[in-house]
Amino acid sequence: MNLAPWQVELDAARDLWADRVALCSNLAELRSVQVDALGKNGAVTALVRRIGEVANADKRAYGQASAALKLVCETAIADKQTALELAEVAAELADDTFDVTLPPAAVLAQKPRAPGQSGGQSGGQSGGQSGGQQLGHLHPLCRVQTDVEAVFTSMGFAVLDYPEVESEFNNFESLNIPGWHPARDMQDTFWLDNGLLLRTHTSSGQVRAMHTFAPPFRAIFAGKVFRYEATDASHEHTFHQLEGLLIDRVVSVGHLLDSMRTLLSAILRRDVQVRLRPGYFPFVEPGFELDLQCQLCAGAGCSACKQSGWLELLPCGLVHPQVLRAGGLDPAQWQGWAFGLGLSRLAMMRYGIGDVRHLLSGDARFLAQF
Ligand code: FA5
Repeated sequence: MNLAPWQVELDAARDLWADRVALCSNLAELRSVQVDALGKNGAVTALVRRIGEVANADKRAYGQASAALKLVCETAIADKQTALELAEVAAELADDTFDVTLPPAAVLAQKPRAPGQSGGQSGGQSGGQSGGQQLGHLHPLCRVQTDVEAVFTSMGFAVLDYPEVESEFNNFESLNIPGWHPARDMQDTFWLDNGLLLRTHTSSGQVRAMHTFAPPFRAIFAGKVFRYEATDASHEHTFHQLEGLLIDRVVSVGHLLDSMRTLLSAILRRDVQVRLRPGYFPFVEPGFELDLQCQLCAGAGCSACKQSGWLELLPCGLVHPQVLRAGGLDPAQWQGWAFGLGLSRLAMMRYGIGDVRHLLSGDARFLAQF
């Protein structure tokens, strides 16, 4: 059957535009093809308008065929657009430099604060605010803990994590503090109904570590501790400690004290005065109290140091043989040293915080200064 010339022309146009749409590799190219075909002066638009030039007998058939051509073009372009958009999203997701957590450009444009930089206790502005966007930052306790952990990991210590809810054995008995021992009064305890307790010190992790690792080993473990006691500028009922424990064939007080000095100079980044006194803890022998000259008053006396000029910060000593036994180690074979750093007080000294109770207050005006 012979086709009318206009029919041949419409069929050819359908094939041509189908090919041109199929060849588009991006949305800009497709948009250009759409204008060329269906725009005001587009080729398909022109074909549709040409109905006026067609013989009356063919007008109806031409109208239907040209409308079909237009519909085929529109459908092909819409389908192609969907496919290209999906491909663009897939390509973005496949690109691992695409960071969905990245804050908006306005926030990124702000100058970041250097870690450890403090705004002091008053007058600081909340960092990270722009166009309604707020940028978070680490809590000062977190920063100090991370820095202390970095110092000790560089000395080969493992970083461990132990529970806040503890057994009486781990918190007291294993540390040579039986129920009748007066040392229990030094750490008034929150007891739970089920006989467990909220750990009063991170030393509760000592025998846990001894039972977990084969000696020799060295480890630190930090976290919240809880004491049922009245609060003041340097005492909180909930505060943070960081415990260090080193077990080896032979250990020395010199190595212990040298490690404590390394720790303090790395964290406080200045020359500090310390004083060493004998200290009594049933789980170390000998035991020491390492006090830091108060950084808030430079030793002159203030409420944070109870007017003494010194702050108890870093008790330590050689692990008592009874504790080694409780941890399954033979004291004839193994020795150890341990310390229990007052992390909250170290944060106070580093950032010039005059009252430990600010730290866990959750007060945004306080936190915004760091
Ligand atoms: C202890 O908790 C021992 N477990 C430390 C230890 C570990 C000694 C290993 C020997 C060997 P003490 O109760 O002194 O010790 O607490 C340790 C440190 O925690 C103190 O020096 C002080 O810096 C800090 N600290 C104690 N009580 C509070 C409190 N209520 N608020 C804030 N910090 C405190």
